[in-house]
Amino acid sequence: MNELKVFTFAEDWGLPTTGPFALKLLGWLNLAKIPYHQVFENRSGKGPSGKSPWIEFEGQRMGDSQRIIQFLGQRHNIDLDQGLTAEQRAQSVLRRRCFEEGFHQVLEWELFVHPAGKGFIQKVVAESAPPVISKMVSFSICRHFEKQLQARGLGRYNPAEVEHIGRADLDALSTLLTGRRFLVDDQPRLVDLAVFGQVAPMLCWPMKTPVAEYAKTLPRVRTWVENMRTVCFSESAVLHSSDTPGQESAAQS
Ligand SMILES: N[C@@H](CCC(=O)N[C@@H](CS)C(=O)NCC(=O)O)C(=O)O
Repeated sequence: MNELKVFTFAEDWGLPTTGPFALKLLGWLNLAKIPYHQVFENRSGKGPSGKSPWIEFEGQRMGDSQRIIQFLGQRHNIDLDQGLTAEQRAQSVLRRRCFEEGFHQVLEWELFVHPAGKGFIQKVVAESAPPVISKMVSFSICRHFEKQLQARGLGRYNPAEVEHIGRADLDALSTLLTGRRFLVDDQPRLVDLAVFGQVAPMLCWPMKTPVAEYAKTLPRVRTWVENMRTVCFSESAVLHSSDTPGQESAAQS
């Protein structure tokens, strides 16, 4: 009853989950040394806010990585940003929101609109859905995200413009990492986790999509991702168990 369950998309690409916001949350739990039980669930629609990740704790279900981190942080009296100056905190908020709101759309565009990303979604769906409906399921997942991207704005740009936008964010990240191990301090803070969640999947996935391919050419971004993986996700950093119910289909609401 008191066990903290964390529902995330399944692991892949050498990462404990493919979900950007779930990566941030898992990294935070590992750094905060809070034990949890990771449950793979690829259907985000099952969560309380229709998005992944979410938690179950003491009979309560809660969605949204930021809300969950705030809730658990208060409960355990943990603030990973403790000691940062007001300016560092302000910089952190803006950088986090740039990547979670802006760059996240680029990631979704490469995964659900670019042919190479769509191919991956089709493969994941085919592994779990019955063959007769598999094509239809992956089509409707990609269509759902395409419509969302239209509504949010990025879907209205052409592919070259999307690539330009994604590269610009990565160039800014690479510049900010000049001469630094982490983004605002000499240890990972919440902003590192949030940005890592959005960038690491692209650095790690094998699909040849333009912005992901570009990310892989940036040495400072690669080194920072590796540092984050070592500090937040190496075996000694993880206090959790996992199981795999409900891997029936790829990400969908
Ligand atoms: N603000 C939320 C965002 C979560 C989110 O956008 N999750 C994506 C997966 S990375 C999702 O579940 N999308 C499904 C949908 O939009 O239908 C958080 O911080 O957890």
